[in-house]
Amino acid sequence: MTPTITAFQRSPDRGRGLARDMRVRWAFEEVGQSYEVRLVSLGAHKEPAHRALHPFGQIPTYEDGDLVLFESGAIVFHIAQRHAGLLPGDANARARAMTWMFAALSTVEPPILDLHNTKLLEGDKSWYEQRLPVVEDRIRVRLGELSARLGDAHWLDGAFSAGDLMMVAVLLRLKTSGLLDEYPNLSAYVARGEARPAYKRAFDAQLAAFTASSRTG
Ligand code: GTB
Repeated sequence: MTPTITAFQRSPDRGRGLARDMRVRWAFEEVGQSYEVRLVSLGAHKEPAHRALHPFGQIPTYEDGDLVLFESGAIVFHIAQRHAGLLPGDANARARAMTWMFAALSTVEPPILDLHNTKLLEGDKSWYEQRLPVVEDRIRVRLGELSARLGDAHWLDGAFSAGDLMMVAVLLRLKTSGLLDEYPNLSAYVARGEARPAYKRAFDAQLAAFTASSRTG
């Protein structure tokens, strides 16, 4: 059976590959598993039919037969476990790759989301000019630590893994902020991720969905 995921019909990121379906599409492409996408309109994601799949009314979701999953991390992990290509065979290396997945989602992504939300929701507030550098500095702390660990390596722990996929997906959101440019090895790391053929296929697919939805109005 071909798994089905959900994505927004007209993604708020306007096809820049920053919405959470992108990382799931990328995982599918890395392991060579075909998948279908059901596009959900903004608004329908909070309706009961979608909430039956996702209690928080978000995308992406994953359906394969009786199995329904939500949370991009859980979905990518499931894909990586089911198929060869994203997790090493050695048990300890596998555990370390999973550790990097969790680090991306629970240690690196939160301050990056904070920056997004600060700009989106607090841009017109009196405290914005004071708050912005504080939020940016919290990101710099994490980027500095990650940069030190990555050093000259191509990937975080040996061969490319689901840990790198998730870390690159999380860091991509910083591309337009200029923060990533302060850490040349991290910029190069993200560029290596984007250069992967599987990434490009996933990116093109989500962009095509956005372009088609914009044409139909
Ligand atoms: N922890 C969840 C996961 O990883 O799956 C988070 C899922 C999530 O936040 N999904 C978003 C959503 O459904 C879509 S990606 N939001 C609706 C809601 O919460 O009601 C959102 C997104 C939009 C724009 C950008 N961007 O422009 O950079 C990035 C991500």
